[in-house]
Amino acid sequence: MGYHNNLDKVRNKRAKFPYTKEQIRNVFKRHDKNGDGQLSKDELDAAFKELGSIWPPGRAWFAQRYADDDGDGFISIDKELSKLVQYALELKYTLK
Ligand SMILES: [Ca+2]
Ligand SMILES: [Ca+2]
Repeated sequence: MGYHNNLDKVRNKRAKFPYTKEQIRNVFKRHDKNGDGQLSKDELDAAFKELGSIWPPGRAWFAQRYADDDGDGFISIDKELSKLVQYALELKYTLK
């Protein structure tokens, strides 16, 4: 009994290990699939799916509204990514 409880504790700890800022940044960068230096709505959608969002399209929409400073519909990896990373960081996604 005690042994099994301990196993669960270890598992829960691991399940709740949060993404770091750097890891989130890398997830977003990796999802610039066409390599144009911008994250489109679809690319954001896929990134949030990987981060574990239960509703990636909605999350991508909110994230875009939050981080898209110049309003062109894309997140510039040069200029707007840090705001996007901050947004995702506050959602406290965890590694699986
Ligand atoms: Ca892109
Ligand atoms: Ca933009």
